[in-house]
Amino acid sequence: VLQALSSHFRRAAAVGGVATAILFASTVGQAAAATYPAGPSTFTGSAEGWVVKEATCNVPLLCTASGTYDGTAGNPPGSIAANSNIALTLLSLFSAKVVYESPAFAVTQGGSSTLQLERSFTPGGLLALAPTVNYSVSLLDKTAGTQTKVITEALSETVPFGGISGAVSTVAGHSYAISITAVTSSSVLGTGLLAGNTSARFDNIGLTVGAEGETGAEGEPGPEGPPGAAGEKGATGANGTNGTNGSTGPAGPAGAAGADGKNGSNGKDGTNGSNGKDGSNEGNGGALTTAALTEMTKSSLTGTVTEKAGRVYVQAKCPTKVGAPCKISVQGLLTKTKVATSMRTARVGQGKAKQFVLQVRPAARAEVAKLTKLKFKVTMKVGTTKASVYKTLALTRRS
Ligand SMILES: [Ca+2]
Repeated sequence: VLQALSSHFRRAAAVGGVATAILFASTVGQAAAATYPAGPSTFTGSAEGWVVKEATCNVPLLCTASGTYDGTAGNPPGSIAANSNIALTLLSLFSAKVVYESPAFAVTQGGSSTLQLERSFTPGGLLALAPTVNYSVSLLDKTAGTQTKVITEALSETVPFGGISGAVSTVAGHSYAISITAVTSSSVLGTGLLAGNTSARFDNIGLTVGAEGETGAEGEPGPEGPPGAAGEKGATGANGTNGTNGSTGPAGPAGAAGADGKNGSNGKDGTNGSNGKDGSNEGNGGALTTAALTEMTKSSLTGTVTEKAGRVYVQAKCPTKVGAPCKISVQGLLTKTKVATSMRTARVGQGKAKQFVLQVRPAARAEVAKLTKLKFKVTMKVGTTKASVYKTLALTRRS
């Protein structure tokens, strides 16, 4: 049984990568979406034009910062790495900084956009110095001369490749580049007995414009629910009674049942009323109320919630009844005001479920490790209707 569970969680850990791959594939299929610099940078075989703009460390000679292409690590292999190499004789704290920049690219269409990548961290030989990498990913607007920080994260233990994303706005015609700044620093003084290397690696970096944005994805009219049933035909109007020597009676009104033709004075038979119009195609668009969505949100978390290696795996479902795709946000909480994990937001198809991988906050790790239940805040947005609920679920722990 343990072996079966173990393989299950290896699959679960790979979900981030799979989800990212599907995301890129689906956005390519939408005519309006494009991913830059030239599709996502997968680093298969080369650094794909990414350059190291800076590699510095605060301790000369004993600490070396470097940015290197790594053809073997990645998801799949091929990634760029920010490395810190420490000499045996270091007795102080160190802080090594590496800055990467992508090739410049012009976006043909602006609007809500998503910056995404996969990253990993390997403390390696410097584990005893408790190294932490603080990295940020920014979008540089070369045309406007501005930059926007989109993703920031701190990693302080071994983390395998996994996806992370952030929303940003772009302007059509502007030239952009993606910049990554990684600062690796120690929180424990060197003993003079340690030497080695620690690396933060990045893969599958891309800016997707025209899909999956804050508002862009919801604006797509295509996948909305099926049209409402056609309205019943209006009943055929009854024939007028025979008149004597009269003119033709007026036709019954359209829509509702045609009224009987009036008796013409001296008229011929009245004509039939026209058919009723089809029912309108309103579908189920306007029918969803906040109260109804709140009820459905209460049961949106499904399956077993598990915690493994500082991550919480929880599945959320977009109910079929809502009649449209959902935008779902999930965050683990210690209390209603004290967060336990990162928040993840994803678009989930109608009737579909998606696994959310939540990073446990370093400050909450000790407390989460003792819990048998975890509170979640779940926010579901469908069209313009939005609902949030708190839900507490049993927490299973895996190692
Ligand atoms: Ca790769």
